[in-house]
Amino acid sequence: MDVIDLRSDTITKPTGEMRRAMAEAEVGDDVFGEDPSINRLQERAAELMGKEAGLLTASGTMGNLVAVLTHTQRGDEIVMGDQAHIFWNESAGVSALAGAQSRLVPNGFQGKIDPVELKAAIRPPGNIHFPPTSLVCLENTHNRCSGGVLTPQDTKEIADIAHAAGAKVHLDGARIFNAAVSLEVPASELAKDVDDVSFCLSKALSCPVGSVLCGSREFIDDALRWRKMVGGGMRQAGILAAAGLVALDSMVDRLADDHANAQRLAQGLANIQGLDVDPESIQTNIVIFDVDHELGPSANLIAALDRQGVKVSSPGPYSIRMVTHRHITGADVDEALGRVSTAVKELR
Ligand code: TLP
Repeated sequence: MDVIDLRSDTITKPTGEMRRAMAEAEVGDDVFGEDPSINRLQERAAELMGKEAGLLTASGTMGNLVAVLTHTQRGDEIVMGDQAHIFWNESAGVSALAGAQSRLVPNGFQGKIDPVELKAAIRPPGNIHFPPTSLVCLENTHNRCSGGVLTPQDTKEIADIAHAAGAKVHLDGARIFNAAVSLEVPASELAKDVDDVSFCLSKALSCPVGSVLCGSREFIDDALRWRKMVGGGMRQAGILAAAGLVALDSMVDRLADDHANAQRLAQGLANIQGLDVDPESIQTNIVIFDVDHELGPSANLIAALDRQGVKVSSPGPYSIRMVTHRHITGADVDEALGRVSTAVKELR
């Protein structure tokens, strides 16, 4: 039985074109700023994000951490959604390494943050009991909120409040191209009102490694030092950048296929008794659904799915996440749905 792997779009492998580009990439020592492939990737990324400069990082986690290190000082407070990847999945780097405290506000439908909640969370200045709020972090698409999308207007509303209070805004745009394709707007529109954005090459865009942090020239000049400190100066990493350039040219438009497959998946799941998902709320390639308590915790269904050759992940005790990506076809989705039905029946 072929395994259908829906754990994440991070499992996508580089294309033949990427491998050829990697083999032939012009390289140099990037710590001296001399890797032509990295320089080209950074320029192209910055252009796509509508920012002055870009910086290749080893991962999305490193991009987020470097942004936080650049914008904050020890003892500052960062406001972010209570479902933020930075809070849940980045090993508390912002606390342990940046020395900043995370202040959580609720992530609502599709990952949105209520402007009133944000205003209330920002610390007023001039009180020595309070940590200064120096940064607000957004996420687009929102991983733990079923790949929900923030529109340019959603982002502007939040950014305006943060900026009025003297805070910067970092966008974890790990999957910003999924948001751009879903909304049919250029990615730069989604990053227009934030101070910096980090996006991943290694997720649905199929690169083996890498993210790019983009912002003003001044921000990137500072970020370069922090990236060096956390071990991110990668020398002849132009072999990775070469794959990134291929990805930016050829892997963005096809994300619409992943979204269509996620929609097909969500519709099929909605027809399976015991599973709860609203297909209309699925905007990109991440489908998160709830499992009825009568089927037991989601761990039971995950084990049953594993026996059926379907791999998934679990964001919570009664929920399951499935992610569509380049290696999943419409036929795989139909096959997966059949296996999910069987697994659910097994639990009854
Ligand atoms: N997300 C991974 C896991 O860590 C959960 C996944 O499978 O989705 N921001 C967002 C919004 C992300 O979803 C991720 C990875 C990252 C940052 C971190 O990227 P990497 O894995 O490159 O450090």
